Amino acid sequence: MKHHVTRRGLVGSLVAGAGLAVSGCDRLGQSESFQNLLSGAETLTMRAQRLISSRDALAREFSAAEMSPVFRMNGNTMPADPAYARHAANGFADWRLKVDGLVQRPLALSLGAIRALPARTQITRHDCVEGWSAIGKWTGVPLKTLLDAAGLRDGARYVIFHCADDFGGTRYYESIDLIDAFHPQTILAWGMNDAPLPVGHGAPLRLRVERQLGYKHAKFVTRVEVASTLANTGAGKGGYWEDRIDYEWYAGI
Ligand SMILES: Nc1nc2c(c(=O)[nH]1)N[C@H]1C(S)=C(S)[C@@H](COP(=O)(O)O)O[C@H]1N2
Ligand SMILES: [Mo]
Repeated sequence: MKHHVTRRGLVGSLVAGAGLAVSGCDRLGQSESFQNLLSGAETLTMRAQRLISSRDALAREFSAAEMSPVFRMNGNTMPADPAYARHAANGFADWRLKVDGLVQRPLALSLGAIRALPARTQITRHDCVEGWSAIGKWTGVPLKTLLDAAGLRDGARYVIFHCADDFGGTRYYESIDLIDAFHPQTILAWGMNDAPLPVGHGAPLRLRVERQLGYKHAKFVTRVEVASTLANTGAGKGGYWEDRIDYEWYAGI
């Protein structure tokens, strides 16, 4: 259907661009030059569509047999914040995830409430920019579910993930655009390899944004902020490492 609509749109503009009057569709459909125009448009559309839709494509998913026996922990493995340690010690029972910023209904959700929402499980490969990869199984709530529940407000363009950990007092954070935010494989994971998400891997919630490199997958997420700009967070480049050492903000793989 999408293909059909796009083709009609493109044919329409090509016809208009060529200065042809689209009066009798039947007559046009029979003309040989129109058929040529149509097949040319079709090829063009396929190419254009591939370009446009590549951001929506799914990351490869693997079988259970392909899961890595060891999945390395990287970056911070235990936030220094004493409040985090208290939450971890009591199983995150009083912990809340905030969803706020440019939303109609700010949310504060317990881990129990988040785990009660419909979950998605996916076995994917994590690629770290430092040169290692691992295949793991992730279970969590699609970010789309939370964003739909909160309702985006006008001007919403980015989703910023605020984390509980820091490097030398500077908090870790990351951000993505709305294409990735609503991607079906973008989840806030609370489970890993059929067990609760371990602290070292970002408990109680960590982002999985499967079309991008490892550093985008914010661990220890405490707040999901919807924003119109990245300029007002950290040094304004959209993430801890982007601010520090010029890692790409869009780290597509
Ligand atoms: N909050 C937070 N998120 C983070 C990091 C971090 O140090 N702090 N490190 C990033 C990097 S570079 C990678 S490769 C992955 C590592 O995730 P893992 O520990 O589950 O392997 O988390 C990413 N997310
Ligand atoms: Mo990484």
